[in-house]
Amino acid sequence: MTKNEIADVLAEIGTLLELKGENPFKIRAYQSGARALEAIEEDELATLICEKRLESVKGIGDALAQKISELHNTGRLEFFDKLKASIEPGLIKMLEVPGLGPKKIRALHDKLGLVTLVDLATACADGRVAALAGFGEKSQRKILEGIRNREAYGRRHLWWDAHEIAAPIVVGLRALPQVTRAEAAGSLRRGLETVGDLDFIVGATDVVPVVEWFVAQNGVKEVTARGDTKASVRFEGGLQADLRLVPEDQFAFALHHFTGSKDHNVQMRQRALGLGLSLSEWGLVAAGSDETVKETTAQCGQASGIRDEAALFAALGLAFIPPELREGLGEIEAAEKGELPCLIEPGDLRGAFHNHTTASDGSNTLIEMTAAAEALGWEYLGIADHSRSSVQAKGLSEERLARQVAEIRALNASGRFKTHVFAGIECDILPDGRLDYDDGILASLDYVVVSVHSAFTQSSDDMTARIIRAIEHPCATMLGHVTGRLLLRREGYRINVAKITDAAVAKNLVIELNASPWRLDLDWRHWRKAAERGGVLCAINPDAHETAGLAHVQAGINVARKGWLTSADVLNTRPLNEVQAWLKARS
Ligand code: DGT
Ligand code: CA
Ligand code: CA
Ligand code: ZN
Repeated sequence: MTKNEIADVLAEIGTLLELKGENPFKIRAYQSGARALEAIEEDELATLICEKRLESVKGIGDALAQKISELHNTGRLEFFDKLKASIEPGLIKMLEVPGLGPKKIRALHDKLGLVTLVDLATACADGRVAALAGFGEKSQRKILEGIRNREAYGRRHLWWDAHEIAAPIVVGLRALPQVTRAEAAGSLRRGLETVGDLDFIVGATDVVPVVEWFVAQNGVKEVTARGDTKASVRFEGGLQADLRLVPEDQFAFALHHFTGSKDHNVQMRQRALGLGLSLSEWGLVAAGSDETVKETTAQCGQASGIRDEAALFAALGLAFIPPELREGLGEIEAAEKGELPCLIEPGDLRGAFHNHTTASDGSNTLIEMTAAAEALGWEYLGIADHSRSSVQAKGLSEERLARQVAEIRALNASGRFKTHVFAGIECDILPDGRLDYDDGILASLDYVVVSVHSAFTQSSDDMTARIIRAIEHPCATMLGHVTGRLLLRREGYRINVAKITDAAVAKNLVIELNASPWRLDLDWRHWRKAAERGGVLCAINPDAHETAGLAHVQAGINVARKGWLTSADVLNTRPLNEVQAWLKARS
């Protein structure tokens, strides 16, 4: 296990002990152990364990050192497994309800005898939760809403999680000797922020061995269907996947059909009909012919010589439409007129601005983050840790910020890394729209990301005015995660996005596309509108809290592409010297 994974386990142990009502000192030991671990570097941990010197680290006692070593060496911890098994699973699930922490869950369990989410929902509906000390009407309403959202959201999965399951399967399928081509289609291929199920399309010379391989994949919990040309499975975690096998000459049609979306498909079929053709998942034939039989259509598909999607679009007089644009929102008209945008590509990014380190709530150090950015080939990395009001995220005091800036300047001067580091901050927008430090301090930084992290329940007018006040601050450079949504967990705060983007354009302020897979904020539907209005400058930021998080920019690229953005719309596609000049001109 890596040090970050171990820290997560320790933090979870702390939460579970709290849920059990254990001694506060014991709980605190795990919490501070997790924090102590985050502050040391990966290699250092291995050395400390090897030399049995872990106990010498402040915040790590003998018992903890033994557990960390066990996790590090074996990837497991008997104590953790037993602890989890000793708690009602329903109480652990309650931790996922927004607003419910271990202490409150204990109270619900001890005073009302609740053990499942269903119990909890019923108790809320009866008003028993509101009557409990420390809860009240408002929190009861919030809990009930959280449970309902959880049910509605439970059927979908984050794009990133679905992608991590799908990607190795596509690689494995392509390596099978019977497989000519394989692709993950559906909403995953369209880069949608959440995915209902996976749809694999495979061109194959033989079916049985491919199906056998598919249903035997790691993580498959259940095989829900198995036929001649199809199989469906369900993975641990609930994600379903359909595998469809087609003859090679039908591949382009099946891939296009199962990529969707449904609206795009309907419009494509209408367009085909207008040209006297009938388009289906099997082929493209003359309309009105009775050849609806699969085999016959397949032959027509073959006769048409259409082997890939580009040829399919061309046969309908269209330029190739990238999957991300296939939402039935004007892409076919644009393809007809040759007016599709030249979309931004993953390789266009040269760095990113909004990232955290152990100085606030990140789990990797400045050095580790910079090394990771360098390994990605980035020309620059922006560090924007939390500001002082974000106490729960260990926001930086003025002194700690000054120290970090000095550290960054020294690192750049040392020439240790090829990647240049920018010294920024993710500065809280206070409830009244003021920023979290004095102007003098903000002006000493390379840039300032301004974000809302508190008072989420303000009215739309108040929240919009608050954000615009921050946008108009002379030191603000970028607006972070504009709506604050957490996909499948929390709706964004109420704001007037059009007013905010107009204010940003007027001030030449960058709007962040937060690429964290559970944020993807702003949403692509808003980027599309912003792109149409023109003038908005975007930055695709991973908001990474650990080295692995930098890779999340890929999810941000999906959103940018779905929003019809080109690389000219995105600041972090520019080379270092241009970004430096741009920041300087703004300050
Ligand atoms: P998801 O799985 O809910 O995230 O979304 P999709 O888009 O992956 O939808 P899914 O898995 O139900 O079906 C995959 C594609 O198959 C879909 O995007 C378009 C096509 N498709 C499915 N049902 C229909 C339909 O009734 N009519 C048409 N024209 N296409 C369909
Ligand atoms: Ca799907
Ligand atoms: Ca499906
Ligand atoms: Zn933030």
